Amino acid sequence: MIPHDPGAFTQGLEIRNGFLWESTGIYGHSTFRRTDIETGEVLDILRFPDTVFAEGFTFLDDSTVCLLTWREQTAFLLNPWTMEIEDEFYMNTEGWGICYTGEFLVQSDGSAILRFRNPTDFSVSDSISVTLNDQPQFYLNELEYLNGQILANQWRTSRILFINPENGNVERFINLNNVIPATGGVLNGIAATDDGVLYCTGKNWLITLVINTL
Ligand SMILES: [Ca+2]
Repeated sequence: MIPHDPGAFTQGLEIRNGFLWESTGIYGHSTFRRTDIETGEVLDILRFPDTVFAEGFTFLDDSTVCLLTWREQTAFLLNPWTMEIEDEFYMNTEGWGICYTGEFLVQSDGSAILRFRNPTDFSVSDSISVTLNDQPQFYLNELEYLNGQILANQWRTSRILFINPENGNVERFINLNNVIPATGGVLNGIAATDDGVLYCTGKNWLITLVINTL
């Protein structure tokens, strides 16, 4: 495990270019951060206006991040090196979590639906309903794309679902119940390396867990 800023109301987490990147929410406190992957130290930070509640984010390429807002009907495109907002998309749903398959942006809105959006204009190309044993899985939140599967942390649970993007079936899940720290809020933040090491944190947690999923 590595240290995590307990002041961070985590919404999104991703590993890229040797850094651990994080977004945090709450009006007046929303940020996007570059942090040290070994120490958790915050190295750079973008503070959003008080009217923005930041949510999940994902990298489109090394210098482009797409970051959702909760109810502002806006997704920002920002440069993670200059920490400047360069463009924005309109969206007509709540924004919760997002990941990128290399072809589509996959977006959650707190329901059991995942939308597949075109990265060029954010238009919806397709959507799936996520089920486990034929039961819809609601409150899909932070997302991550790993080896052809969509990973989702399910709000107010300690579960991370491994979803087949073709049909929405949950093929397996891991339950972090026994390792979640006693202090802090819900699990909310999953980032994977290409070789299946998963970094997990939560709202105002003191630590980020490092778990091998394979
Ligand atoms: Ca993520």
